[in-house]
Amino acid sequence: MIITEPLLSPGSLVQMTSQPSTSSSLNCGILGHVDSGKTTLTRRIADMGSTSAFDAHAVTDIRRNTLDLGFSTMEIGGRRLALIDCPGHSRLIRAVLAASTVFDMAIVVIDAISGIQPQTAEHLLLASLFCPHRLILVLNKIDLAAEKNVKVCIFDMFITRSYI
Ligand SMILES: Nc1nc2c(ncn2[C@@H]2O[C@H](COP(=O)(O)OP(=O)(O)O)[C@@H](O)[C@H]2O)c(=O)[nH]1
Ligand SMILES: [Mg+2]
Repeated sequence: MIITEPLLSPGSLVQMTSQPSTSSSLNCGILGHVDSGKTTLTRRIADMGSTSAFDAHAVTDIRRNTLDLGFSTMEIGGRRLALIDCPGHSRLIRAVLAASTVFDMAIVVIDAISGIQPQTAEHLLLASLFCPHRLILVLNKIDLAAEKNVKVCIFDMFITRSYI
């Protein structure tokens, strides 16, 4: 097969991002740099996990990196959220991009120790394209971070939010 058109032309992006879903079920992407705590957060808030949820197929028990999209669900306010836990590794960005096209909303997890990292920025960009008005930023690992780092992160989050 020869593809002559770019898969995501500016026109198709506008089409995909024009209207959030009005159905009672929403797709929620869980995004952020590797190790920021996406899978931990997803595990905490999910009511039900699929067989691919929560790093079930990680290749090693030593460092349970998320290698693929993980699917689980939660009920809130009479709506069902499909939680799509995304891999935070730079090499897996294609999977995140593919998933992003069906996001109605996103949660971007930021590690308070490291601040905004490369994949945090990439994922924020995707969220700003696909669900700009339904984005939650979560500052994580504040139990480990110095107060100064937390303040810097909060400042960065305000700046980021004003760009989106
Ligand atoms: N202390 C602390 N550890 C956390 C927190 N959130 C996640 N972790 C730990 O950080 C590591 C990476 O978390 P994980 O959810 O796999 O990150 P992911 O790569 O973004 O999915 C794990 O060892 C978690 O137990 C937090 O809020 N505080
Ligand atoms: Mg993970």
